[in-house]
Amino acid sequence: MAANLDLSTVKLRRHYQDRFDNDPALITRHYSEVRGADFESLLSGRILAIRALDFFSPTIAYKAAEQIAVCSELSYYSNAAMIAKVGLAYFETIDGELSKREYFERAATFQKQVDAFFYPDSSPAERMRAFLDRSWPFGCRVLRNNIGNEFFYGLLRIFKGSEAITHVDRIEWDDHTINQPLAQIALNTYIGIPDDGGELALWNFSPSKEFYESAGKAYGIDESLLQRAPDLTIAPSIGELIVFDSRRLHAVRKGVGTRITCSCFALLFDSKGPLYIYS
Ligand SMILES: O=C(O)CCC(=O)C(=O)O
Repeated sequence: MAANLDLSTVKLRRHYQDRFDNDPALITRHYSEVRGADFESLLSGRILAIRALDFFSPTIAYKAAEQIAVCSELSYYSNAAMIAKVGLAYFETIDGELSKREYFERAATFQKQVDAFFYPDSSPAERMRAFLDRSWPFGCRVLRNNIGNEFFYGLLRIFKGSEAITHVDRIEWDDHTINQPLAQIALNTYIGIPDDGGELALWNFSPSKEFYESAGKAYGIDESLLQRAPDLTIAPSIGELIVFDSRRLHAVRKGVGTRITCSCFALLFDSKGPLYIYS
């Protein structure tokens, strides 16, 4: 029995090594083989991203994608009208578009709504939380505000031929009441992939607030001012999870067709403490 297991693991590893380049900035593994040391490499800036393959069943993803694409609960960001979503982003509370009170009042309803698309299986949001809890030695908790309300996590985002411009996500830049985290990572599970394009572009560059504001455009920056190509461009496959440092510049390229993700962030406040998940 043990011999069979070993053999299949070796086969899996070969399969993935054949499928993906061994880029030093990237760790690519079957999701069951991702470990705490990989997160340490990411959180300390030694690598740009972790690809966790076969994280989610493509069959469940296809079924959910069909429902999500026609769902009547879609809303749009005021500063990124081409990206539809189900759920709430805490980011939306910074300019008063959504009040913090409303965010916390609606969080549980949206949490259930995201789960419902995947019922009876566990949603990618739930899987991401459990995955962080298992993989990071100090576990994962849901972020809470100062009066104990849980944040929502697992925003569903629908890109129909649209892009996400080059930007960073840093909660402490958006909300000064939050303690400065040591690190912030973004997690995205890919539920729908466009026929062409829709790549995730990553730069090994974490801009200062001054640079970010001076190059500012909508919710990100004018990429032409960077004068630098991305250090890593990933074409995600359906069902995989990509985890990257959200304080470094990143973008989603335009695609042909529909791209659907389930996304969240995790914060680290103490190198020997838990990760805190939220969207
Ligand atoms: O959808 C992706 O691949 C990345 C989305 C993104 O920009 C983010 O999570 O901040």
